[in-house]
Formats: sequence, C-alpha cells, structure tokens
Amino acid sequence: MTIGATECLLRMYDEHHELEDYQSGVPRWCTGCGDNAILAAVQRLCRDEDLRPEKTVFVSGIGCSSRFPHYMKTYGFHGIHGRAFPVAEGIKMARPDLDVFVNTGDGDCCSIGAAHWIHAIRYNMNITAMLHDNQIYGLTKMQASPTSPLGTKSNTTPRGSYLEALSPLSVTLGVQNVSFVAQAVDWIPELLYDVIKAAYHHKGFSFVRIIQRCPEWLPKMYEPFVHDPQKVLLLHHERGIQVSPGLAKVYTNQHEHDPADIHRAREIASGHDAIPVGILYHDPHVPCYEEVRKAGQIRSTGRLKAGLEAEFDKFTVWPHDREPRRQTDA
Ligand SMILES: Cc1ncc(C[n+]2csc(CCOP(=O)(O)OP(=O)(O)O)c2C)c(N)n1
Ligand code: SF4
Ligand SMILES: [Mg+2]
Repeated sequence: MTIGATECLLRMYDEHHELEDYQSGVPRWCTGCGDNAILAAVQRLCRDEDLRPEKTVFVSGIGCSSRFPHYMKTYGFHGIHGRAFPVAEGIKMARPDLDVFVNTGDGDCCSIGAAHWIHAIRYNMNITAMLHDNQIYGLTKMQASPTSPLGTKSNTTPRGSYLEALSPLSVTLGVQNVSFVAQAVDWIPELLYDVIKAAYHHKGFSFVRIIQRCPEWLPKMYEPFVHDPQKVLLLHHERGIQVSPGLAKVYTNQHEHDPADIHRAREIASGHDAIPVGILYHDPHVPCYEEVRKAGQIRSTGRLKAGLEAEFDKFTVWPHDREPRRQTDA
C-alpha cells in the first residue's frame, strides 16, 4: 500500500509522543516519596523511546508503589498482592509484541510474592521489573518487610526487627537463568534514568532494585547516604553505565565493573559499605521463555473448546445407558 506525503506526515505526528502522553492523574504518594522520582524517570523513558501507549503495559501488585499503573497513560493492571509477575507473564505470553513493565514493592515482591519472583527470574521473559524497595510495608502503615535492616522498629517489631535483611540483588543473582540485575537510588535521577533505560533495552527479565525513600515511616533511613556521596559506589563500564562528567565530579567513589562477571557481581551485591549503583550483571544470551515456547500463537476458541472437552471426557464417568462423546482430534 502506498501513502501520500500528507498522510505520511500525519502518521509521523501521531507517533511522536510528549511527556503528557504518558502522564495520568495526580500521584497520591506523600511529598518526598521516592516513588515520585521513579515515575518521573519512567515517563521520561517512555517519551524518549517513543513507546506507543497502546502497546505498553504496567503491571503491579498491592502497596503504595503498586499504584504506579494509575499514573501512566498506557495500559495497566493494578493486581493482587504478590502476583504482579504471573499477571505480567500471562500478558507477555499472549502478546509478546507489547512492552511489559512490572512495579512491585519489597513486601509485594520479596515477601508474599517471593515464589513468583524466583520463577520470573528463571523464566527470563522480556519484562522490565522495578523493585521499589523502601524496606517497609508503606501502604499498611509500617510493618517490617524482608528487606528491613536488622533492628528496624516497626508496628510488628516494636523492639526492632530480629533478622538480617534479605538482599534482593544476591537472591536474584543466585537464580538459574538470571540475565540482568541492576541497582539505583531515587535521589540520583540521572543514574536512575540510565539504569532503567539499560534494563528496558535488555532482551530478557531485567531486575532493577531501586532504593526508594519512605519519608512517612522511615524518614531518617537514608539521610547519611544522601548527604555523603562517598557512601554511594558508582559502577561503571563500557558495557554497563557510563558516568557523565557532572555525576563523576560529585560521586568520586567509583568502581569499574564488567557486568559479564557474575562472581564479582555477587561479591558487590553482598558488600555492606557503600550502596553500589549501576549494572551488576548482564548476559544478553539467555533464551527468553516466550521464544522457547513460541508465545502469541493464536488458537481459535472452537479449537480450545474442543481440546478442553476432550480432556474432560477422559475423566468422565458415563452412565451405563449413555455412550461417551466421540473424542475430537483437537
Ligand atoms: C493477600 C493480601 N495480604 C495482605 C494484604 C495487605 N497489604 C497490602 S499492601 C501490603 C504491603 C505493601 O508493602 P510493599 O509491597 O513494600 O509496598 P509499599 O507500600 O511499601 O510500596 C500488605 C501486607 C493484601 N492487600 N493482600
Ligand atoms: S507511605 Fe511511604 S511509600 Fe507510601 S506514599 Fe508515603 S512515603 Fe511513599
Ligand atoms: Mg515497601
């Protein structure tokens, strides 16, 4: 089909998007909540990548952070607590042509949804996952989560939490088929954007843990890190994040890390000094489940129904006077 110059121009205009094309509503998050910074970075990414809103889906579970899809003018699914990953995987299997993102909290992902998280890593579907890790259950008003540091005082641990925090980076790096692991913090927007962008461009399951401040319940938790740039370790590499001169001037605590080195990535993830930010691990060659399974093949409803009937018939106990239905060959 040939199209004229005017139509061509109109199509180009139609397909060019501004920031407003991705913004929806006024976020209900508290002032200073790190979720606002993550939303701003993601909306900017959508604009810069010119993502088509009708071909983009944000999926979440339950929590403050899981309100994310409401603020994106794309498709979205504000799901069930802990179940963002299976919903996103179902969408990707049925529609591999869509860009699928997951926004999940530390309770949502690492507590009630932990089993789904592990399998999402192993399935390695082409999904960009952002863990909004504020180290507390925010929405339900301050209960300790698996990522709360030892001694965190909360409504469920008034004398301080009793266990060492679970490390989302170390867990992810320990799962078979892991293909992309990165970390960012909400108070360095430039780096947050670069990390989410790299995650989006990775073909496979990209897991970004974002340290997200919750000024409502843990107002002092990250003050020392925000005020002392030495407490942040910038990971840079030609195959990872390349740090801009402006950022390098402020954040002088830097480390060249090759994201292909999983052993070094695990060492960095388990360190207890400065917060490492950048790409810890990247393997672009791990096969995606949707490709292995040849997702997106459309089956007619007639064929699906006949297949189901045939399966049910196998287990039906028929009365003596009735012949079983003839098995279909679907
Ligand atoms: C099945 C089920 N169990 C418990 C809850 C209550 N609940 C809602 S959000 C939440 C925790 C949210 O914490 P997190 O995932 O860290 O998100 P945040 O609010 O901190 O962003 C809990 C326990 C629920 N909605 N559903
Ligand atoms: S309670 Fe915490 S996580 Fe929830 S919106 Fe407020 S600052 Fe953000
Ligand atoms: Mg939380």
